[in-house]
Amino acid sequence: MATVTPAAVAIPSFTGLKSAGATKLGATSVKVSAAVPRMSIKSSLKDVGVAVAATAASALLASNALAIEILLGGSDGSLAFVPNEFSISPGDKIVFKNNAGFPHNVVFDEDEIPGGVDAGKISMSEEDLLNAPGETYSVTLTEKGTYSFYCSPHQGAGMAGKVTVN
Ligand SMILES: [Cu+2]
Repeated sequence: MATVTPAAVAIPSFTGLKSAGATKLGATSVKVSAAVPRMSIKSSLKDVGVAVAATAASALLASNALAIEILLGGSDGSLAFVPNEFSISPGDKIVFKNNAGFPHNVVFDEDEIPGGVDAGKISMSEEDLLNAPGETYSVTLTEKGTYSFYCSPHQGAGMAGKVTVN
C-alpha cells in the first residue's frame, strides 16, 4: 500500500472542497477518484463531508435564531420596558433599544433567573447606561425558565420586566 503523507492528503482535500462548492458531492467524488490514489480519496471525501455538514448547521442556526426588540421607555413618556412581559425560544436574541426617557440599562435580578445562570454575564453593570437615542443592549438567553430584569435608574419608578424562555 502506498504511504500517504499529510501533505499528499491535504492537496486533494482542498481540491475536493473547492469542487463541492460548485458541484454536487456525487460528481465531485467521481472526479476525485479518477485523479488520486485510494487513501487520498477516503481522506478527501471525509473532509468534504465534514465541511458540508458544518456549513449546513451554521446556515440552519442563522435562519432559525430570532431577535426580539424591546423598547426602553414608552413613546408616551412612561418609564417602562415595552413590552414588559414576553416569551422567546432558547437561543433567541433580545435587543433592548433606547426609545425615550433615557438613560436606561438592563440588569437581570440574580434571585429571579433560572438556577445556574450567572446574572452578571447577561446583565449590564448597574453603573453602565444607554444614553443615546437608539442605543442598544443585546443578550441571548439559552436556559429555559423565567427571568426578571429591571432598569437600575428607574427601578424605583417600576421600570421592570419579565421574559420567559420556553
Ligand atoms: Cu430606565
